[in-house]
Amino acid sequence: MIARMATNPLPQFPAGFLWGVSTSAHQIEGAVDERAPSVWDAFSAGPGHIKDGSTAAVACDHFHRYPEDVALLAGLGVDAYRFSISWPRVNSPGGLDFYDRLVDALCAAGVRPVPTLFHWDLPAELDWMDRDTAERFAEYASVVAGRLGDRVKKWITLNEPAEHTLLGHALGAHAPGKQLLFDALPVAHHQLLAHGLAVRALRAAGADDIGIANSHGPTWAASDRTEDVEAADFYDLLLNRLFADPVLLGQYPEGIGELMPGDVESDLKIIAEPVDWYGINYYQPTEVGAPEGAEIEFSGLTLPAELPFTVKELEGYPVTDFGWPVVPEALTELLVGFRERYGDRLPPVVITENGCSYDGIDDQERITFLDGHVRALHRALEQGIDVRGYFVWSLMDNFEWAEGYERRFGLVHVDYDTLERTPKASYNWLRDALRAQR
Ligand code: IFM
Repeated sequence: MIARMATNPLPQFPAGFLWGVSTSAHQIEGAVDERAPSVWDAFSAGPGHIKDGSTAAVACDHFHRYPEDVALLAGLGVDAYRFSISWPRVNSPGGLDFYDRLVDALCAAGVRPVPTLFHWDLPAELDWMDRDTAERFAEYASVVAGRLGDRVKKWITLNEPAEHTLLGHALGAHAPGKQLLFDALPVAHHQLLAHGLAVRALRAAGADDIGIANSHGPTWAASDRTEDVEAADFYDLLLNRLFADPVLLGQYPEGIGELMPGDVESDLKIIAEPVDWYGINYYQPTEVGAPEGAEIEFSGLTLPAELPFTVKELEGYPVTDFGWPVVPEALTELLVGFRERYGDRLPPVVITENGCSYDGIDDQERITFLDGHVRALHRALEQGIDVRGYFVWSLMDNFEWAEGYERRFGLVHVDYDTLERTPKASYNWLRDALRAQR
């Protein structure tokens, strides 16, 4: 539990810095009967897959209540709203009309729409193990850009392909529930290829402000012992370099390219299609040690014993209700590390997600969390890192995947019985902090 604390004014960010909040389609829209099925619909119905037995059938009912949510965004005073477009909805008759209306409402409210084209809700008939899914994704990107590109200027291709690969295809904790372990690597490659093909498709439609939202966090070795350092390095490769190196350097980390399917060299040229900025979702650093030959319970997951590393609970830090350590300084470390690794291949950075789960409407812990992370971000700017924006996860409480509705990440509380929205203390804090930035 973090102590209640009044915060001092935040440091001033450069003019034009983009302040926003994020959500995703499957987590807030509901209205699942008004679209084609996604892999998450089938997965959620599986016994024990969602901890509280819930589904996203209604979620926040944003599909029907979006005017109220746009009013909340306007009241918050954010520059931009990052939401995701449901590919299955776009595949359904009239599905794009919803995003047309949402984008119009955002523009009318003076909030810049920043859609993500894929945030894990794959159409049920598709599979990222198939290369063809990447080609289909580029076609879908063209369709969306053709319809919304007159008003949408900033685009995100994929959200967190690392988690979608690891949780959905390697461990089976997320949809589509596959437990392929390292045989899931083609899923990573095909998503990266989809990203590159979509960048080309969006450019062909006239877009010139395109990024990806990859999740990253520093990996800390449990000790100086060679076994721990090597295990941490491998974990860092899987969660960080595997998804950043192909996009930013046009290559896979050593030893990985040969494990990927197809003509990897020529695919890498597509994957490295230049982006205009690089999105980072940051939540926490991870402490990693040598494997201990036993299953590991970590962050609500059971990690199999055969993994070549152990993920440890970080000690000595406050934790969120999810048990995630609160380490703002690791955000500065992450950004400085990115510049060291990628140098002038790193385009401007946008923090596309950062946030925490805490219960309660008087959420002083969330204020402390956000205050600390925004200051840590400012310290990165002071060290010369070109960061252009910061998006809080999330505008409102929502369906937190396998955790169901137990984890509340929102600035706005949602009563799941009545669907009433109530701004939390953190919403008021952010609104005031943003006013002070103008
Ligand atoms: O809710 C998720 C989001 O969908 C992706 N990034 C992390 C968030 C919190 O777990």
